[in-house]
Amino acid sequence: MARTYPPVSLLGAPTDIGAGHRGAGLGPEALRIAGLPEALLARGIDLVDRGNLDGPRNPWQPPNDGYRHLKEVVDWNRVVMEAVASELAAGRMPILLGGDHCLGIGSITAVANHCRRTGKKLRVIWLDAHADFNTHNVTPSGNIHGMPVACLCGLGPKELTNIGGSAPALQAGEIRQIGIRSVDEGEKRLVKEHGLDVYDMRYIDEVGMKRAMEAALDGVDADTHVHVSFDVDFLDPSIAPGVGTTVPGGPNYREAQLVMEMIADTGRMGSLDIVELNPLLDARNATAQLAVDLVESLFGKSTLMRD
Ligand code: B3U
Ligand code: MN
Ligand code: MN
Repeated sequence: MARTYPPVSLLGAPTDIGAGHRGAGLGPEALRIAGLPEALLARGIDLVDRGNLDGPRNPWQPPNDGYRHLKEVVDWNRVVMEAVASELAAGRMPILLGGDHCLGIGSITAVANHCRRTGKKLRVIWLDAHADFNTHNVTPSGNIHGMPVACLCGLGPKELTNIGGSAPALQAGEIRQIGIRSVDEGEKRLVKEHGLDVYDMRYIDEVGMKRAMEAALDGVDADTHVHVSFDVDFLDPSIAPGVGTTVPGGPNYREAQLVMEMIADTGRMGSLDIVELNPLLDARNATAQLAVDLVESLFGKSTLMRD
């Protein structure tokens, strides 16, 4: 049976405030130009593009006390959190077009609050080359896009950990990380201490993507809201060069498709972030086009033969 989806809202967040390279702020436009709205409309989805949110410009300053641009990151995340919350409250599925991954703090805090309010279980599927679990005292860069998971789990500056009310927004047990292959030394210790469920590339090499995703999605049921946080650097750089921090040895095209198809098969995706696309580093918008292709699979395209 063909699946029906709730109405979808696209929210652009054109900022690279949390990143170490400029350019991710151009991500929303690149995704639109690559045909994201048309691709979803063609799948019969009721879609509204809300345009771009507004936030502070990037002052491009060095880190201060272990954080680069903390104030601007807080401001952007407030804007994102409110926008995502109002879409969810209206019964719509928000797709956040980043922007860098620091925006996951606002987006997922809104989703977590929505789940608490509606009594849903939350499962965050974090697709990334990085664990994004740094704190100000272990970060090698001060870039807050390396810290959102830690902030969501209550580790970080109050302005971010308490952005949605009380910290933490998320329990470590609500998140599964897939594709991880670059974790900093101090970050590794924190990941272990907090018991994050990480399906890293070593695990995927050993057991295969199918089994990794079965484990990551285990327990997802009719009462679960699945949030997908798709950092485009999850993908192998040979197919996705348009990101600020490429890490070799990521999932190939088929593996990435399988990830999206298996998430689609749950029928429980309720919100999505697409982040870290950097059109300035891309080759003729190919990475944006690949992201669109994968999002189509997230909305059931490649599973047609199984309907
Ligand atoms: N872990 C490094 C690099 C990094 C994290 N996320 C991205 N890059 N995109 C850091 O700076 O925290
Ligand atoms: Mn990330
Ligand atoms: Mn990453």
